[in-house]
Amino acid sequence: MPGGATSAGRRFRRILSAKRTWGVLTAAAAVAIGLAIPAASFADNASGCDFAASGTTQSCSSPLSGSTFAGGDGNLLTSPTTFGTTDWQNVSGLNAGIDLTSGSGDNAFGQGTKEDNAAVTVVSGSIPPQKSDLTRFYEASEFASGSNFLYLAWERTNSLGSANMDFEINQMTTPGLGTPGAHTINRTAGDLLVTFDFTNGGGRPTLGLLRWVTTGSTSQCFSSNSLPCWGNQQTLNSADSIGAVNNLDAVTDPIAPNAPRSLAALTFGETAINLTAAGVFPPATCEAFGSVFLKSRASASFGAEVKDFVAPVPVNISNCHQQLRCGADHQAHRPSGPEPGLQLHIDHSEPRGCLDDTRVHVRQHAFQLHAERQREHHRGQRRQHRGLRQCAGRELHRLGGS
Ligand SMILES: [Ca+2]
Ligand SMILES: [Ca+2]
Repeated sequence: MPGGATSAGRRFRRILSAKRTWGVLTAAAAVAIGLAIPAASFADNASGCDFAASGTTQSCSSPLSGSTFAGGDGNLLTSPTTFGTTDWQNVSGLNAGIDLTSGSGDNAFGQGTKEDNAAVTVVSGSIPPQKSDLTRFYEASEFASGSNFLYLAWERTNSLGSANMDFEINQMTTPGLGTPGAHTINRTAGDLLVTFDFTNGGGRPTLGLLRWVTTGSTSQCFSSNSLPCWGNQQTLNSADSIGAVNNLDAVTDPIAPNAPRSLAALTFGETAINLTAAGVFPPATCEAFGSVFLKSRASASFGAEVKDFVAPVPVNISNCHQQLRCGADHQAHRPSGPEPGLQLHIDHSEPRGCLDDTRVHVRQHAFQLHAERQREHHRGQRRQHRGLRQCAGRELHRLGGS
């Protein structure tokens, strides 16, 4: 193999580096739980590419323009940086959804649940062997080079030849969705569904984007013949998305808990999407998504049943920070913590009348406005929110919006 010596050397350095990174954590875990450390598998390709669109020819994608995230290399490790200098190992603002343990205690949607159903039944039990048994998902987002980027990954236990996964991205949360019983997914017009369809040997993953529609003509629906529904599917292209599955070999997941873990071939998939290029955020509006969860569809058909899922986790996907420059002082003393809804970014160029951000540090300096107005009992809070809304209105006007 050409360049074998170089590759071996790089791989060895990579092992050393990885072991240094994990050494402290794994040692601490071993002391804490008194178990032997499982042998880690460092099977990622030394090239940094673990994906082939067909056959065994490595065919990984470079990062999207304006992003450094390696969402098209089929692995989670940063080094080597051939396909991007950031990956799941070091991306900032990582959110992880961890499924219940596979087996009789796993949660899944009940027989017959389809994507368009907001009212769902969650059941407890093993996932059939021919269906994707999900274990985790990861999410991160960032605003860079004038665009909002969204990064998503899924993991499963079984090495099936195809993968049909949906990431549902809601503005509002659905508390308790993971527990057995009847639930209604709290969907709002404009919620997002990212579809990830892959057939081994059949090229790159096909990525789609649908939005939740609540009013207007049923012709907007992609599959259903009644509202509300998931609207017509937009197929993402190479200009606004990249994606990969680790179909060449096992790869290492360095993310806690139980890190590092070896993920067998065909059990990991990832994508990076430029939401701005995909037209998700209309101009001069402030939109924010606060919750993400992962589902597996029974087949490539959008109307197929959804089965296993990983319960929602809070996220912060928003374009508001590029729109608004309101200071944080309006809600500096909010006692109830972040909420999905209007989100504001602290502009450090603002006069220092604003609150010291270290006192109420929320991830990536974003502050989230209390979305449930009925919980605003105190006059002081109302005043803060009124000020924030007025500021937001001024900013939108300044930016040419409503
Ligand atoms: Ca990657
Ligand atoms: Ca589950």
